[in-house]
Amino acid sequence: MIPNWLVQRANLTPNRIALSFDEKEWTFRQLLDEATNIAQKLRTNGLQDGQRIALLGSSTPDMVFMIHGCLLAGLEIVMLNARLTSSELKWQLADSEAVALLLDDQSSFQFTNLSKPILSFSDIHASGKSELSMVDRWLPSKTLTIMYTSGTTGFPKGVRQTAENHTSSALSSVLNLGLTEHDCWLCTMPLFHISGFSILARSVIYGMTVRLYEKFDEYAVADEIQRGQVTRMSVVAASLQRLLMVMEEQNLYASTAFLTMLAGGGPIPVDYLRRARERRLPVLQTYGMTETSSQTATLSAEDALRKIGSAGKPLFFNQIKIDVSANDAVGEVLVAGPHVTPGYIGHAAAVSPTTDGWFPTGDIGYVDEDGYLFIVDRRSDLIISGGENIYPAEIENILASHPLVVEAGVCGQEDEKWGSVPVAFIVSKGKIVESDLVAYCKQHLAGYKVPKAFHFVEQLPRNASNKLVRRKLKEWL
Ligand code: S0N
Ligand code: AMP
Ligand code: MG
Ligand code: MG
Ligand code: MG
Repeated sequence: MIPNWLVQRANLTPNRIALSFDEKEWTFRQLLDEATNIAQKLRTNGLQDGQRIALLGSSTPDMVFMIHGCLLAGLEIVMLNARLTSSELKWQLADSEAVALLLDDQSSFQFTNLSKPILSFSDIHASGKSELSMVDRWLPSKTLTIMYTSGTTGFPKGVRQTAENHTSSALSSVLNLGLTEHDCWLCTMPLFHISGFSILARSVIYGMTVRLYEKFDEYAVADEIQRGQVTRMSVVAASLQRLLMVMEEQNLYASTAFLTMLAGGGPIPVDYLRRARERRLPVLQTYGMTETSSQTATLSAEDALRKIGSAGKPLFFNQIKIDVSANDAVGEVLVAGPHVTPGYIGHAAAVSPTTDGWFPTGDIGYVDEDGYLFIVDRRSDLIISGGENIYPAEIENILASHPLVVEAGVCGQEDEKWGSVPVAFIVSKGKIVESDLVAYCKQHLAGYKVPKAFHFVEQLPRNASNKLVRRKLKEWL
């Protein structure tokens, strides 16, 4: 059994600081009290050990209390992406069969005709408490969280992340990065992504402070890093780029107390890594994904220059191999380890994620002669915009449902700010105004999925079996 992280931590080091937000701080003991309170109120609202709920809100202390409260109550948490539209979220709510939606009523979300109860955070706070026996330990196979990740067909898949997945991931990470008693992880990554959630898990497992921000703010981050109150941080390329601009503009350097910046979630331009070094920012490229509850490989600090561009070697419990065919050293990256998901829920529940214990990532890469992983491409047409994943099919399906669109093809285009952005090719019947298409997309799709450009064409490139050739779309750009 794995002890509930927070219960164990509050017993071991009750007076250490667990969470810091604005000017406020909570010790692990206080965090446990807040979470216990929530768990007892969730019980009053009829939620039982083993049930699945969905959670939607932004990165606030209240969200952290809810997460730990749900875990204490034995609930599986579907972490919903707050950038999605209500129609996208409704689909995930239905697919996940969550019994209720816990909704941060400080957020602007509105749901009409949702076929399940909504419990707002303020409703929960206002409820009375019920006695319950806290779930203070878990079977390793117990699903703690579920995160939806986009799928090639346009239908996202709910990935199960178990107690063992999260725990082994945190342990692997600390074996690689080490831990000091002053460690404090700056969290500006969304808690609904594993990039953010894994920071919360590390905090309670290590006894380390999380300095939480509701939103990424490059000025505030530059200040934190320069002052050296925080020692670790996770970023994607888009946030790293914004931080570098501020540090360069104001001629700032990272404090020597700042130890690690994990950069991943998509390709990191080598130029950013070089610029980071000039700012004395110790950036380590990392390779991780939702299905692996964060990092599989991370470059270690001593290799940062020598192996620049590499995502490093596997963390201690993990293994990587390349599926090489045609005598090519480059192939699909396969991953194994206790951090790999046991599977999906909902429509993809029957799909086994692994073959002989190896998870095919869909990423193309190679391992160099010294054992370092380099990611070079994707097998599919995945577009990663600012760390958010988009499969063209999701956008094409929506565009094709517009009454004036005959068919649509979408591909990624390189972008200075976001890395890659979706652009659309449209075959229309009759005249369509581009702003109408944008408005239509915004109604159905998260902002980051709305194509940045629309090209009107006579027909789409198709192969002999009538399949859209997205590679050709890229050539047209
Ligand atoms: C880059 C971020 C911070 C930008 O968000 P920001 O500045 O808060 O924007 P908003 O004010 O909300 O919106 C302003 C306009 O910008 C649009 N927009 C926002 N984000 C995007 C985007 N990504 N792409 C395109 N457009 C975007 C809004 O729509 C809005 O436009 P209008 O006004 O037109 O509506 C933010 O995007 C962000 O936080 N990104 C990171 C997301 C993330 O965490 N991704 C990683 C997911 N993968 C994993 O978790 C696995 C890898 C992993 O675990 C990991 C990754 C990195 C480091 C470590 C690890 C690890 O293994 O631990
Ligand atoms: P997600 O499913 O949202 O967790 O995204 C995981 C995907 O992000 C991986 O399958 C890769 O395609 C991409 N990714 C993560 N880290 C890296 C990296 N260091 N270099 C290139 N791509 C990455
Ligand atoms: Mg927004
Ligand atoms: Mg994915
Ligand atoms: Mg953010």
